[in-house]
Amino acid sequence: MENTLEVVLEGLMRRYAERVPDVKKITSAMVEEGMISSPNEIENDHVAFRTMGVPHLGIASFEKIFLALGYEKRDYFYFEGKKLNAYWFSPPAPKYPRIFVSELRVKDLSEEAQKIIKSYTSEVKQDPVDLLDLKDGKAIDAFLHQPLWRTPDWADYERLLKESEYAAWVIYNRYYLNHYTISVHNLPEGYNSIQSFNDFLERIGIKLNDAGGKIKVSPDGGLLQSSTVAEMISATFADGSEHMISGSYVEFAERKVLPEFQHLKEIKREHRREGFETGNADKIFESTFTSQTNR
Ligand code: OOG
Ligand code: NI
Repeated sequence: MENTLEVVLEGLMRRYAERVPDVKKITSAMVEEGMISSPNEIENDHVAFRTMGVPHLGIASFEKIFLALGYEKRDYFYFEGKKLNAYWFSPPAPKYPRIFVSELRVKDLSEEAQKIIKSYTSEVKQDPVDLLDLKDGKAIDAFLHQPLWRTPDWADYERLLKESEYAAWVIYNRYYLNHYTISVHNLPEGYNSIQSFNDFLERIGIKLNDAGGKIKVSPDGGLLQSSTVAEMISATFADGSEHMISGSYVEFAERKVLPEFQHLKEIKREHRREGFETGNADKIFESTFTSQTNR
């Protein structure tokens, strides 16, 4: 099971790093600064996926993959304004990333937007995950990077973008990894807080998402997050036109030690603030929105 998971994570990270040049830029700079001696020392706090909440797809379908790989379903989150549901999943061992999966509440959109989305997603007649051998890491990797529906037309993408930037992102990008997340709290002094890490990022020319401020803080003060603005990718649409659209981004997280463990000498993952936070997530979603990418 863990070998399968490693194959899947490796495939996701490889393609993600190819799509998002900021990944290499940041990890190389971390090595140059002496924060780490090699990129594989980076602790991946979590990875995130987006889905369409329609029959045969959505969280109910997607989660089967990671439940089979030993993940456990945790808290539910609701984003009213963005019309999204989400859950996070805890990994089978602390060395693996948590997973954050969201889905568009398609039924909450206008009739017109629903019609556009369904014209694509109705090509999926059966839950595609049910056809997968969930012990086969290579098969899962191929599935996550294969189109589930036809390539969209630019007009449909643009129409969706007006109503839901999330919908437009998923109709083109599908299950491509939306982001991975660098844990900063175990880095050396001077880089181990979100504030100091953001300073480093801006020094090397990284543009940060400033929706609601560059640092998103949970009400309990234990979870601090920031993220880059999504990288633009050149996308070819079904009508033959080419446009620059939002791809994926990188996130950063600082999880503070919980008050009851502050006296401990050796701090492990379980001693830090767990989970996610609706208010933080709501703004992090905007890393792919034109309000950030056009800034
Ligand atoms: C996910 C945004 C939320 C977090 O860590 O709270 C998030 C997305 O953009 O799909 O990543
Ligand atoms: Ni995240």
